[in-house]
Amino acid sequence: MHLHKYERYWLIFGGASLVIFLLITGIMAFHYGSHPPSAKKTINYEQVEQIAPFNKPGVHKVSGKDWDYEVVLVASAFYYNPPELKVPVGSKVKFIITSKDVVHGFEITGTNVNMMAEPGYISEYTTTVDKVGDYLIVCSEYCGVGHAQMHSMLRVVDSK
Ligand SMILES: [Cu+2]
Repeated sequence: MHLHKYERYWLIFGGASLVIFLLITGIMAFHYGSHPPSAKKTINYEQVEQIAPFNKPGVHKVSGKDWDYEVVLVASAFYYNPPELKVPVGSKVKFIITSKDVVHGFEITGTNVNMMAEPGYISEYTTTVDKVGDYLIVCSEYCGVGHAQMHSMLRVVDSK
């Protein structure tokens, strides 16, 4: 079979790109343990309000852990509980979220925090809040008619 010179180059380029991308993905997943931040822990979504820590949604100061605060948040159609969160600037915060009904999103605008809140699963993400300000939390997964109204507010404040 005769291949035109440029066609051969293009096939080599395409094949090599595929190998490189698969290698990067493989190294990230297996060597660095990089996985989506959700779906590692499970929960009975029908009893979310009775199960710790979701029986006490809100901001909790913790000690003896690698982070300073735990933010526990329950998403359901079409609101977040709690509707407002306040954390001091510079603190390391672990967000722990789940959903009571359908898949919702949890995106803190202006940051790189964006998780799915899935019924039956607990999503967690730890980050340091290093800039004072009000950050709107929006639902980033279409969940129904009230989707656009679904929001919460993260207030990063100056006082310890
Ligand atoms: Cu939504």
